[in-house]
Amino acid sequence: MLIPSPKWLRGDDVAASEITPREVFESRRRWLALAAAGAAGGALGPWFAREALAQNPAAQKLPATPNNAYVLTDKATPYDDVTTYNNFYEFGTDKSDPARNAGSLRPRPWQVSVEGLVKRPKVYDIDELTRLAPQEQRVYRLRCVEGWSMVIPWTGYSLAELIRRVEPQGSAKFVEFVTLADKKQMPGLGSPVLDWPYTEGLRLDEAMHPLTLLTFGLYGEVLPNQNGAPVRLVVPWKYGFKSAKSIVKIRFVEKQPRTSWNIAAPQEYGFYSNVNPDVDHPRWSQATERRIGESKGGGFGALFAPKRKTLPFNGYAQQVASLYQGMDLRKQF
Ligand SMILES: Nc1nc2c(c(=O)[nH]1)N[C@H]1C(S)=C(S)[C@@H](COP(=O)(O)O)O[C@H]1N2
Ligand SMILES: [Mo]
Repeated sequence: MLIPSPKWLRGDDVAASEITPREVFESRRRWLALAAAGAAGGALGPWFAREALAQNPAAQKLPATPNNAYVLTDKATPYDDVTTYNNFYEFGTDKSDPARNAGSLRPRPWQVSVEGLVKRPKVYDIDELTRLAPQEQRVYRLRCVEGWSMVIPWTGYSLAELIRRVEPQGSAKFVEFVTLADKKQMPGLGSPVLDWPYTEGLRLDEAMHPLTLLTFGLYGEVLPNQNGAPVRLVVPWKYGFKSAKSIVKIRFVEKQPRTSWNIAAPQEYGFYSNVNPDVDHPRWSQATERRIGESKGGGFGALFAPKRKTLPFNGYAQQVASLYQGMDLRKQF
């Protein structure tokens, strides 16, 4: 994002999959069936599990119950695209680098320190954190500030579940997320493209919003390393870069924390970073996006995918717009 390069929008390293109206219809039908199975108390539906297993037989399953409150009619982005077209600068700046290089990340053993202005600070072992609350399957859009988007069946639970357990003090106004920075595991740290470790932040009410997902898996399996194993955030109404990967520390603070992208380019990346089609990035428009995997008939992924209108708050305005009442989101971008 820092370096102006049209390559990000070209997405020429994406394997495109051709989508026919029939496939779209079939996929919707499968998803509705899955949602129905969830309502009947079934565990992980067969469609996600089958697709992930076919492409990654070594994957470890992460059982979850579909949450019907978070169903989309959009077709889910193919597993192959979700796991090979990534932003994870600790493993390189090309979209294909994380899938190639993240094999050196060791997601176990792993601990997450929850600290700062809370009554019950605690260092959680990743397995305890995984079991802290029931794992849910939720389908969310993820939209990158670079102009591409995906639709992904994530597995996790609301971050609020964890926040309630550690009991923030009255003085806690923001939450800072610090991610792993280990040169032995992450070859990209040798490059000064960002101020390591990668950090992000949310206002406490944003962090408490039920949509904010502490995420342990996708497509019914534990997170692949390149997608932020073993635990990441997904904040679906904000640009993808707010969704910090491979988190090691969650800190409750009084003042708005510094964030890696804001430090790198403050005029381009603000603290809030809500998806906003009306506020252009200084170097490109944010009015439209291309859905990865939607290009027809060729290996040029994002380039030939049809443009879609970007929705305010990435389509989640009804749920989250009230958080920003009275704020000028052109200034607080
Ligand atoms: N630690 C860390 N987290 C990160 C990033 C990163 O470079 N490092 N990139 C962000 C960006 S810009 C995006 S768009 C999403 C991409 O998530 P995905 O690769 O799982 O689609 O991760 C976000 N989280
Ligand atoms: Mo991004």
